[in-house]
Parts: sequence; C-alpha cells; structure tokens
Amino acid sequence: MHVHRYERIWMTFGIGMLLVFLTIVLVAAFADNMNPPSDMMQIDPTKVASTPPFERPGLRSLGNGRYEAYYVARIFAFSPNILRVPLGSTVTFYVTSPDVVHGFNIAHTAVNMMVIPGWVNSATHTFRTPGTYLLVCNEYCGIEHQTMFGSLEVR
Ligand SMILES: [Cu+2]
Repeated sequence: MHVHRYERIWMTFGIGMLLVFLTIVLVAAFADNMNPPSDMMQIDPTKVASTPPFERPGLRSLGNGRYEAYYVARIFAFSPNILRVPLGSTVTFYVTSPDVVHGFNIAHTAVNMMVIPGWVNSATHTFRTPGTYLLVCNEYCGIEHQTMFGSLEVR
C-alpha cells in the first residue's frame, strides 16, 4: 500500500502528539500525584437521611476558628438553606446528594464542587470578607433547578 509522503508526515505528527499528551497525563497522575479534587468518601445514597453526620446537616465547630459544614443537596434545595459563619473562620464543606447530580458553588469563592449521589465531596474556604454569600446549584438537576439556592451569612 502506498501512503503519500505528506500523509505519512501528518500521521507521524498526530501519533506523536497523542504520545506526548499521554505522557503528560501519566506524569501528572503518578509522578506529580495529581488527582481529581475529591475526598472520594462513599456513602449509601438511599441512607443519607440516617447516616451521621448528614442526618443533622449544619455547622460543627472544631475550635480555633475552624469549622466543618455538612450539607445535603437534594431536588431542589440545600440543607441547611442558610448557614451563619463567623467572620474569619475556615470552613470545610462536606456535601452529598441522595438523588441526582447537583452542583455546590459559593459565589465569589473557590468552592465549586460537583455533588454526586453515593459520594461525599469537600472543599475548604476561609471567609475574610463579611456579607451574604450566594450558594447555587450549578449542575442542571431537574425542572426546578433554578430555584435551588441558599446563602451563607458571614458576620
Ligand atoms: Cu441541584
């Protein structure tokens, strides 16, 4: 079979690029230990309402200005809907879903997670600016997705 010279050059270039990209991904994954931003904690999505600490969503103090906030994202609301956070505190958010995939995005912060049934995702943020922060679901989750929001009051 005859392959045109330009075709051969182009195929060599294409295969070469694939090998370069594959090498970058493998080096990032294994040598640099880069992983998806998730704690990879599992939970039975049918038992979220009875699984501690998600059976009582809300803020827990760890002392020293550090907090943990447990959230349940369900169609079409967040529990808790309003969270009061002391100014200057560092909060680690743990979120799970009992039904479908949701988003968990606190506006004007880097907290932006996908909430997948069966998994607990987490992110940490230090609130240095007082105000009311909007919490939104940014993954389309159903007919009333646009009504799925909450707020954080930082005082
Ligand atoms: Cu949602």
